[in-house]
This record gives sequence, structure tokens and C-alpha cells, in this order.
Amino acid sequence: MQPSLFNPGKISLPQAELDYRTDFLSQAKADALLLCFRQSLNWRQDSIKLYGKVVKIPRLQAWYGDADCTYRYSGLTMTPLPWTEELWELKQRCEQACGHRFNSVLANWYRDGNDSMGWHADSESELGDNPVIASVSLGACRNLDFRHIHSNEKYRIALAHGSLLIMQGATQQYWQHAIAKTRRVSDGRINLTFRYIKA
Ligand SMILES: O=C(O)CCC(=O)C(=O)O
Ligand SMILES: [Mn+2]
Repeated sequence: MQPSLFNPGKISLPQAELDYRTDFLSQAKADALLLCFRQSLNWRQDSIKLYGKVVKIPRLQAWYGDADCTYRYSGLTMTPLPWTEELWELKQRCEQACGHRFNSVLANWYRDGNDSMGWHADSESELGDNPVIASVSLGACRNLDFRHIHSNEKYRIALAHGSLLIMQGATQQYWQHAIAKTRRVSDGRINLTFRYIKA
């Protein structure tokens, strides 16, 4: 599959609402945030149970947000850490860009091309129906793959340093997404997905 490097802006896919903005952060701002988040976020190596076996998830992660924003997925319970100044400021930028409020953020650190995220949709019940998710990428460019759960139609976006991908509407209902492993990338990447968790 060829990445669609091309036409930032609204992406026309059936039963999805995607808006990809490559000019969200300046190069200098994106560089500074990458350095800051790598050093200052409370990264953890979590494990999940897969077919009865405990396995390390193939990336580091951290969960920040308002105090009541506990998040559960794959048997993990994530209690939020309080907002850092930089995360709070980035949240506000995302809120302006999306016209939507967020109260939490999942940070993922892909240390190199060997780190990945499997096929899933952001469809936990805490997110409600048709969630708006703001996904900020910093560092190495990695491909985000989409597949439609009924037609199996596929789509790939190469997520650039400093970019914002907004996923909303029925996207999480009809499409799964994943970050595949790749031998071509040796640098790290941090992704932040701002979400609104319903109490
Ligand atoms: O790293 C990415 O771009 C995707 C992250 C993601 O899907 C998630 O945090 O749920
Ligand atoms: Mn996701």
C-alpha cells in the first residue's frame, strides 16, 4: 500500500470523517515538544493478557487528564496523571482546531520501527458514540493504516512530524486503524490522542 502523502485536508472515505493537517505545529514547536515529552512524560511499559499469556505491549505509554478520567482497555486500568503545562497547552490548540473539548490524552512512544499498535477502533464505551479524537504526531513519520470492518477497503496516511489528524463522525464505528512495524524506521515517534471521556 502506498502512503497518501499528498493531499492534506479532508479525506474522503465512506463512513469516516478524517481531516489531516500537516501544518498544525511549526517545525520548531514540534521539535521542542518531541524533546520535552520524551524526557518529561511518565512513560510506562504496560503488559496485557493475550490468549492467557502476559505480553509487553510493543511501545511505551502514558495517560494524562482530568482526575475523573480513568480509562480501561484490554484489561488495563489507566488512572490519569495531572496535566503538564505543555500537554495542557497542546490540548487547547487541539480544542481550537477541532471546535471540541477534550479532557484526557493517551501518549504513545514508538521507540523505533519495531514498536507498533495492532488493529483496533477507539470505541471504548467511555468515549461515547461518534467520538472526536485529535491525534498529534511528533518525530519519525509512521504509516497509519485504516481498514473498513465490512468492505475491508484500506487507506494509509503517513503521519508527519507536527501534524494533526482529526477522526470523528462514524469513523470508529466502521474503521479500524493500526501502526505496523517497519524495518525502514529507526527513530522514535510520539503520538498523542486527545479524547473526551464521559464520567
Ligand atoms: O500512533 C498513532 O498514530 C495511533 C495511536 C492510536 O491509535 C491510539 O492511541 O489509539
Ligand atoms: Mn486508536
